[in-house]
Amino acid sequence: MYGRTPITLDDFMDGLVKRNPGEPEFHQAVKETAETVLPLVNERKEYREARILERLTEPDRTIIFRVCWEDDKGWFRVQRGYRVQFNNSIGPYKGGLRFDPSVTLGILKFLGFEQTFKNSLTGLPMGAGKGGADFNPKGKSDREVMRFCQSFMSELYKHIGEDIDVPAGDIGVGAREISFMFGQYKRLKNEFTGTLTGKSLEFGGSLIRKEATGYGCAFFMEEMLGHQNNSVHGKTCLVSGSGNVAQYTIEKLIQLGARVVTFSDSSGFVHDPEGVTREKLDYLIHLKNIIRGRVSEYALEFGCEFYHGEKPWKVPADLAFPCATQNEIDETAALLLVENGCIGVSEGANMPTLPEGIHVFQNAGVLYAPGKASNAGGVAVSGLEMTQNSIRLSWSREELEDRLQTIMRKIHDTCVRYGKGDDGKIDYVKGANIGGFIKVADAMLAYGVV
Ligand code: NDP
Ligand code: 2IT
Repeated sequence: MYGRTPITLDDFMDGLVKRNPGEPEFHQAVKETAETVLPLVNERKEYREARILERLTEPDRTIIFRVCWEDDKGWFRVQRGYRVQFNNSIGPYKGGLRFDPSVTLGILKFLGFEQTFKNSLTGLPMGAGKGGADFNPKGKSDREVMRFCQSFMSELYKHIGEDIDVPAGDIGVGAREISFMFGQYKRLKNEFTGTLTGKSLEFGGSLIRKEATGYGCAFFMEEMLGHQNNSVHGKTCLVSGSGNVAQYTIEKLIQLGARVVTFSDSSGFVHDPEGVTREKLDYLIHLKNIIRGRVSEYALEFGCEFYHGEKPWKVPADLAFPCATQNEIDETAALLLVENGCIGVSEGANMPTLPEGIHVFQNAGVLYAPGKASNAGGVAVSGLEMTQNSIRLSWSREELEDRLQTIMRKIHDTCVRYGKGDDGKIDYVKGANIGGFIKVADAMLAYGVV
C-alpha cells in the first residue's frame, strides 16, 4: 500500500487523472513536478507516510459560483466564477485572477498548484490560490467590465480577506479590473485592507508591482547567464505576449542592453529586426493598455512584419522569454529555437513550454527556467505590497527593485542548491520543484493529519 512502500510516477499519475478527469493542464503541471519530487518523497519515509504529494495535489477548497451581469444593450449575461484555495500551509492563500474565455477549473487548478511552489520559493509567507472567470474583457466597454467585476466580487468577497486569501491580477485582469474589484470589496466589507494586490498607487498599491513579473523574468535570465560568466547584454531576444508581463520583460531587457526583436498577441507576432526601443515600447504599452488595440498596429506604425496566427519562435535569437500563456512552445518550436542558436529560456508565463519542449531544451543544454522560478517576481512584490499595507507605509522604487532583485537571486541560489547535478550542470526544473516543495511539505508534516 502506498505510504508504506514507494510508488511509481505512473501509478501516482493514474490515481491523479482518475480523481481529476478532463483537466489536462492540471495533469501536465502535476506530472512535471512529480517527476522530480516523487523520488524525494519515496526516499523520505516521513513524506511518504504522510502522503504529502497526494495532499499537495488536492486543493484545500474550490469555490465555484454564478456571475450575472448586464451588458450595455441591457441583455443579461451569465459567467462562471472560481476561486481555488490551494494550500495555506505557509501563509494566506495568494495568487491571481484570470478573466479569459478559456478559463476552466482544470486551468485554475494547474495555476494554483504551480503557485504553491512559486510562492514558497519567494521566501515570503504566502500560501497559494488562483481564481477567475470565463469572462472575456476584450471588446467590452469600461462600464461592462465594471459591472462584471462588481458582480464577481459580490460573491468572492465572502471568501477572501487580508489574512485569508489575497487575490491579484493575471491574464485579463490588470489595474482597471483590480480597481473595480477593490472598490466593490471595500464597499461590501466596509473596511480598507490589503485584500487585493496590484492596486493602484493612490489606494495602497506598491511601486514596482506592475513591473515586477517582467523585471524578475529578465533578472532571472541575468542570474542564469551570470552563473556561466555570460550576460544578457548584447543578446538578441524573443518575447511572446504584449501584456503586463511581456511589456516589463521588454523594458528590463532594453535596460540591460539586449535587443528585443519580437512580441505577440493572440492574433500573431511582430518581428522588429532593429529592436524595440524605449519610444516604441511606450507606443506598444499605450496601444495595449489604453487603446486596447492589436500588435499588428505596431507593425503598421513602424514598418515591420506582422505574422498572422504565428508564434515568434522561428526567428533566430540567443534568448527566449515566453510571456503570453500556457503551452505556447511545443517540441517543434523548441527544436527550432535550439537549431537557431538559442541558449536560454526564462518563462514569464505559467507553463508556456510543453513537456516535450522542456526535454528538448534540457537535452540541448539550454538554460531553461520554469515559470515557477522565473516569474515569481510578480507575486513576490505582491507579498511586499501586503507587508507595506500591514505596516501602513510605502517603500521607495529603489528599495523595492532592490528587494525584487535580491529575491530573484535567492530563488536562483535555491535552484542551484537543489538542481546541481554531479556534472555541475543545473537542472532548474528539479531545483525549483524541490526548493519550493520542502518548506510547504515540512509545514504540512508539522501540522499533523490536516
Ligand atoms: P495580460 O492579459 O496582460 O497579457 C496576456 C498576453 O498574452 C496578451 O498579449 C494576450 O494577447 C496574450 N495571450 C493571451 N492568451 C493567448 C493565447 N491563447 N494565445 C496567444 N496569446 C495569448 O496577462 P499577463 O501579462 O499578466 O500574463 C501573461 C502570462 O504571465 C500568463 O501566463 C500569466 O499566468 C503569467 N503571469 C502573470 C503574472 C502577473 O503578475 N500578471 C505573474 C506571473 C505569471 P491578447 O492581447 O490578444 O489577449
Ligand atoms: O501567476 C502569478 O504569480 C500571478 N498571476 C501573480 C499573483 C499575485 O498574487 O501577485
